[in-house]
Amino acid sequence: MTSDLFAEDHPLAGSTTRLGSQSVVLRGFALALMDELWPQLQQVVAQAPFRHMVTPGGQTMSVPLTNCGPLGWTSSRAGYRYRGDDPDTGLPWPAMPAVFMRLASEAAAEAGFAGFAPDACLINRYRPGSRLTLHQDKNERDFAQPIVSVSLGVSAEFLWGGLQRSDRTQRIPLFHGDVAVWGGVDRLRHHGIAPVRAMAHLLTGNERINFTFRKAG
Ligand code: MD3
Ligand code: FE
Repeated sequence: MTSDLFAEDHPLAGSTTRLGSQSVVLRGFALALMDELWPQLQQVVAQAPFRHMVTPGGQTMSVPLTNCGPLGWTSSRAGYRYRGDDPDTGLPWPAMPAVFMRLASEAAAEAGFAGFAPDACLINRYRPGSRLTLHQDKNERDFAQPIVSVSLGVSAEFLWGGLQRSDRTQRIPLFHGDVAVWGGVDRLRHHGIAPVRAMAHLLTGNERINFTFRKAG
């Protein structure tokens, strides 16, 4: 991918931001595929709409989500779990579009995780004020597998903490088209998203969409 073509869309495109010894943000890495990613996302959401899940503690999550791929992350009063069907319909989650899979494996390889083959893609939707509090991702079977995340639309401040919840956090801006890869020693670090600002994006309106690709099973 050549950064020059997208210089107006994303001034950092083509650069890499290192967050930890085994985590990076590949700036603008998804821009070259955006014309395919966006319509494929619309097809996924038409089959499995965004919905607010309930936490085990009984709170409704502020960020609605959906999934594609063989496994999907779910939350309910019974706990967090990956499952092969949409709990609202009993139907399998939509298939993972080939362009999603290609993006995830190419980004992982670029970050040093060759052979990444995700079986789950969790899709989060943020509107103005939506946030994700500091947490760890621990519901996957093998923490040696990285997670790849793709940011679309309105930018956000990513909160990047440590292994202890009380460790200090850094704030890193994530822009439309950024792809981040988190693995190895960084895989269990706490992370979150600060409340998203009200602003307009040409592709998504006031929304930020995030995909996280995982090998969950
Ligand atoms: C660092 N999503 O779905 S992506 C999540 O933007 C989640 O929607 C956020 O955290 C979002 O669980 C952040 C960045 C991210 C995802 C997973 C990680 C960073 C991570 C796992 C380990 C370490
Ligand atoms: Fe997370």
